[in-house]
Amino acid sequence: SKKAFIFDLDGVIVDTAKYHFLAWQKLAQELGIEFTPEHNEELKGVSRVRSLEIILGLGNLTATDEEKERWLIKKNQDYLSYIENMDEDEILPGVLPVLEYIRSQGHFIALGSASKNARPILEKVNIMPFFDAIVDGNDVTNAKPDPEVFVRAARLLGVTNENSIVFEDSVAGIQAANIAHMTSIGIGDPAILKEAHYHFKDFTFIEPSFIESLLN
Ligand code: B16
Ligand code: MG
Repeated sequence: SKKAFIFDLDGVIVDTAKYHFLAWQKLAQELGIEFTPEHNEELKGVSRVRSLEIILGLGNLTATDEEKERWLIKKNQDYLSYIENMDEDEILPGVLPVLEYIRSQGHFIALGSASKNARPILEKVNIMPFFDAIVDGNDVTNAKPDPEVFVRAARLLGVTNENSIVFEDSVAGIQAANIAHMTSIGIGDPAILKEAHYHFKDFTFIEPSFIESLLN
């Protein structure tokens, strides 16, 4: 039967974390909060609102809902200016061959991302046509490790969770896939992806034979 291969966006298809970092750092600076690349690690896979709360926590700062709303808008405007010139050169190594192989075998490809900017990013890097379904931060109410984003993607394609395979770089995303009884494939640092069923440093290590081994 047809499988659903569900891809996370940031850290899997593209490295937008570096742009999120620049935009959050700008805001943190204006608020007098020290925000380092190490802090940024904790924001990977985390929603925009939750990210702001974590940053405010770093500075022991409290804020009104109006202030938070204003800062979220500002952060996103800065982020959008940083990603404006993204193009296909920013697709991470090995991703395109894997997408092409999955498609050549007749399986479904979906996006399962926390980002509300996922669609414009897929357009910019010119890979929209690969996706049979897209579920992003605009579509879900529960953030990873809740499996909502992946389960919705599988449902849209009419595929069971057991026939779904998730590529993720965040701990919360791996947990979400596991909770839903999907096959989880961690991409990135092995130390943080211990819970994944399979693990690869990046997509250049994923051979067609590995994808094939998932198809039975
Ligand atoms: P936005 P993913 C996540 O993307 C990022 O890893 C995370 O850092 C970001 O806060 C979140 O998207 C929301 O992004 O502000 O664009 O809505 O890894 O789930 O693809
Ligand atoms: Mg990610």
